[in-house]
Amino acid sequence: MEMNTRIILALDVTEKEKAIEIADEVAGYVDAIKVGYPLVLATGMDIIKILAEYAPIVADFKVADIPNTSRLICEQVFKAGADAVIVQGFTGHDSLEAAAKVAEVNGKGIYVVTEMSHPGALDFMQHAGERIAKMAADVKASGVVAPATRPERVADIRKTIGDELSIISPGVGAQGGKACDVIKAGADWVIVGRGIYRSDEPRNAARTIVEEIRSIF
Ligand code: OMP
Repeated sequence: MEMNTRIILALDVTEKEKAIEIADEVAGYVDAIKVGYPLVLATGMDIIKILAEYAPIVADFKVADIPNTSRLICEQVFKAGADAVIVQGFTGHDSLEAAAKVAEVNGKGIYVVTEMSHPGALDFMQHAGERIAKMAADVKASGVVAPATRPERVADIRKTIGDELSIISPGVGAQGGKACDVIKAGADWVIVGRGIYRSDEPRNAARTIVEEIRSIF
């Protein structure tokens, strides 16, 4: 994924036409489009290839299974045209390694969820965040997913993984996080969904965030 705007659009709409319309509108203002269960379950896996015309695709299936099943899932996701897949880290080293191996063979990437952005992540996930981040570095993941709602945790995770891995960070806008804060804390990209796709003018919404981020460099 090339770093330009530092935005990944989370395209969690459930209508094919709407998804294509927004992708077309924001192309050039986002570095990738994240496609997940809402859109794929509503429209089918073909949407990945269609949207790949506009930007690289990060498939958010939060893969969390035994190594063999994780491998099978990742193979299908890459076959469908995704450039990277998001996997959960709490499944442990063997599952993560299986996903990383499929990515390597296919010349693709995996992003490993460390600690999620919602309040419930404090119940269990936060305690494991650094260990998961270390594991992601160990299997040579492309990067980790860490919460824009807690920039201080992004800073901790950046310290843990060093500069080798990227940090992609959801929670900007609708969940209360601020793009500038989390980029300053060490994230490489922000993931933005509702703040862009629910806007009356998605392109302007994306452009505003790009300008905000550029103002800190
Ligand atoms: P908005 O809250 O609408 O900006 O969307 C955020 C997107 O990031 C959604 O697609 C979430 O599923 C995803 N996400 C989180 O919000 N928090 C996380 O901790 C992890 C993810 C993710 O893996 O992308």
